Amino acid sequence: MSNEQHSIWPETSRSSHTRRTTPVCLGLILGALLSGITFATFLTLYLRKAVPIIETSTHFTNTSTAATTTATTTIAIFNVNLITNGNGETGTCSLANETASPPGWNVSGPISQIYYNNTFFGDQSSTIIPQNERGLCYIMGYQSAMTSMWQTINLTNQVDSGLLDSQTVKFNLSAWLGGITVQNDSAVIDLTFLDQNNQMVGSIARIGPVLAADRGNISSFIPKQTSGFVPSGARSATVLVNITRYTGTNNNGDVDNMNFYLYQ
Ligand SMILES: [Ca+2]
Ligand SMILES: [Ca+2]
Repeated sequence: MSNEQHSIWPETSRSSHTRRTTPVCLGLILGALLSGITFATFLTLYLRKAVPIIETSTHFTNTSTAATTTATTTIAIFNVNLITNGNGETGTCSLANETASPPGWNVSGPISQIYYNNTFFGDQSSTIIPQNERGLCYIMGYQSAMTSMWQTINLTNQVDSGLLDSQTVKFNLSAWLGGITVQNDSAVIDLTFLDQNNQMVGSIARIGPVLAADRGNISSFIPKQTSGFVPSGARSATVLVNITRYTGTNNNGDVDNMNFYLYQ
């Protein structure tokens, strides 16, 4: 018995069935392909939408972490001298009758940093400051009735504004102040705190002057310092040095080793 005899389809019917089956199969295949394309398109669209959501979520997470870190980090750099070139050792110094404007300072007048052994302006090489503390140079008024220099220091680089406002942060201002022989030519240093609008807050902290009698009428320096609490609202501080002439042509008020620092 042949397979043909057991076929449930007559020959003609099988041919007809085959002809009908082919479009059906093609339809199924096309349907599957269309379904696949549709699914792939949907998946692509989904992923395109999903990725930004993930990135956004990550972004928010990072932002949240950064904000938390900022809020919990307290900047407090204490016991560091905040004055630039407070010792007159930056840049060149005068060894004779010429000016050498101190780098790092705004100046008014011919204020100058000079060598300790500059005999033209009065030899300070016998001062009581040990050489390993005084360096090679100091700052003097030079040759006018009053000369000045100043610099403003941003305190928020050192201490958070919240901590500055807590009135628990202290400051210390110190310097070596001096002059020559019996002359009262002398320096005064004023420290002024400023708020975010550059308006003065608190009161001026001052050191000096050191007069001839304070030095025993010899050419020398005397250490001076003052301290107190940083006033609420302070965001910066200005250090102003005024040097005044009382005798002769030269303004022989002298200053060295200026130091301004914060602490608790
Ligand atoms: Ca010095
Ligand atoms: Ca003088």
